[in-house]
Amino acid sequence: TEGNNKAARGALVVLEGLDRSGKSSQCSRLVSYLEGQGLSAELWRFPDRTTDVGQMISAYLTNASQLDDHTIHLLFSANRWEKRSLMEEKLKSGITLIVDRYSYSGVAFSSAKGLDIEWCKAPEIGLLAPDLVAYLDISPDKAAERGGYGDERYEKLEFQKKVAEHYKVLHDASWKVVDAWQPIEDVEKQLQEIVLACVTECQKGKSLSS
Ligand code: T5A
Ligand code: NA
Repeated sequence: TEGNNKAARGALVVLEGLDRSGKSSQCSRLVSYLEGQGLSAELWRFPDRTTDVGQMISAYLTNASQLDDHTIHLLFSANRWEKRSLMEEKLKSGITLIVDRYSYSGVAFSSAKGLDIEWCKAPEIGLLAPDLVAYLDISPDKAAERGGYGDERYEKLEFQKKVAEHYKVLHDASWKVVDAWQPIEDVEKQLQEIVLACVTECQKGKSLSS
């Protein structure tokens, strides 16, 4: 919103995709790459399981607790809200945040369970808007082949297929879609280009929005 912000700010970069699409691998590679370019960057992830809210989410995902679908949806959102001001501070101080999942995961996974999509979006309003959403595109069948799913609640092929459909509904023209079935280094290379362009744009003074 501030037009003549002098200090270069960092970029808010979000990676989205199905479980096993390769987000975590690529997020850490991106942070190393940006640091290698002399840029400040940090790796973030949602859910952030380290907070009190995050521990409730983690218990739910590992089936150690049961929660109503609406309740867990709001906890995922609350977990982003509790980090909002720190994220803004970091971005304003020039640090690029590479974020492993964000609001789109929140909406895609909960609406895939049958919750109303507009209801799912509502608690996300006012969170920081990403400068870039990179979607790691992989078919649910291929993702399932990768090392197999673990025991977490959503790691089931039938459910991942529904999530893929709901990501398609959320997808808009601003998203960068990367074929995540390529070798890891090829995905990495494509992401490096896209992300570096975004970071450069933000350094030129593109303002941060909600
Ligand atoms: N959720 C999350 C919600 O419901 N609401 C929300 O608001 C949010 C934020 C969290 C779960 O919670 C849901 C979504 C999730 O179900 P998580 O902790 O983010 O889960 O875990 P996942 O996303 O499931 O993490 P995964 O580890 O399964 O997937 P990643 O991070 O996409 O994949 P990654 O990098 O760990 O790679 C998986 C495997 O594939 C290999 C890797 O070496 C690894 O073995 N791999 C490749 N192999 C071949 N070629 C490539 N290009 C490869 N890239 C990676
Ligand atoms: Na992950």
